[in-house]
Amino acid sequence: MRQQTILVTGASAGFGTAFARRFVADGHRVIATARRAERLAALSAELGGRLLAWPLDVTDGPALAALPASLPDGWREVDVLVNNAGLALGLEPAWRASLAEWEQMIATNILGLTRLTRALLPGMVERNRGHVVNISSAAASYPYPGGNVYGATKSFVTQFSLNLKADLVGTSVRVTSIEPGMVEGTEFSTVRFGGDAERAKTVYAGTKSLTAEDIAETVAWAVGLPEHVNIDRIEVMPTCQGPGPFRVVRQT
Ligand code: NDP
Ligand code: 8X3
Repeated sequence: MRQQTILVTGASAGFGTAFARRFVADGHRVIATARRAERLAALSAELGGRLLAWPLDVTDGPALAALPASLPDGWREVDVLVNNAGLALGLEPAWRASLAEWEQMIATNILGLTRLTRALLPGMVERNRGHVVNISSAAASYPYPGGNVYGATKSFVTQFSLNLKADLVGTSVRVTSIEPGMVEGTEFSTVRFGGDAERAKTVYAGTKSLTAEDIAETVAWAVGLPEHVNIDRIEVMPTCQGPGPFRVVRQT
């Protein structure tokens, strides 16, 4: 397969670090972005010259708009954009949830992803080559108590992906929405619970959840398929997780 230049957001932890490791192992070059520069520097030391550490906050609109032109020579033609940076904050019912946390999820999961896609897509269309991989969630399709705005942001990601594909038919640019269920071993639940690692552990207790490497395998497969094959969306769940019946609260 041709060596590709792949920009990964949220590469300082969890899925993003696993994607960077996998893509470099597969012979590609990775632009690794996130807010924590020291994590990216460590990844660069681990993976060598095929990884470019590029600190970036996806809620910084002007930085996203300037990104394509500000990348170093030889790194500007991004073949694959993996929109992975994202977060859930809190698990409170909507009437008690923090509005500031809702706004941060919207700014990161929706606005950041949308702006970065808008910044990099023209180059892909002009070159008639590219792939946008959006990390959505099973929460896009299956509501759960306390998921409220997080689930809604991921529904946006899935629908945005499907609508992008509608625009891109007739070009060789591909779009894929990845929709995982529970994935353990990342910082996701610790972030959701405000740094409470003990509470985060309870989410995965007694399960064999997915791992970041499972998601990297899925993404590497979708990206590595021949150019005429577009995987529109993939829902990937741990074997131990699945939908339940509707809840019915009965009058007593
Ligand atoms: P982690 O918390 O481990 O990683 C999240 C990454 O996003 C970090 O690298 C973080 O880097 C980055 N990030 C957060 N905010 C920003 C920002 N403003 N600008 C730039 N980067 C940011 O979570 P996961 O790896 O588990 O999750 C990755 C994606 O997968 C998310 O979109 C999540 O919603 C989704 N997902 C996760 C599932 C799970 O069960 N774990 C299941 C389904 C989907 P930094 O703090 O350094 O900026
Ligand atoms: C993360 C999966 O079910 O914890 O997107 O919301 S879930």
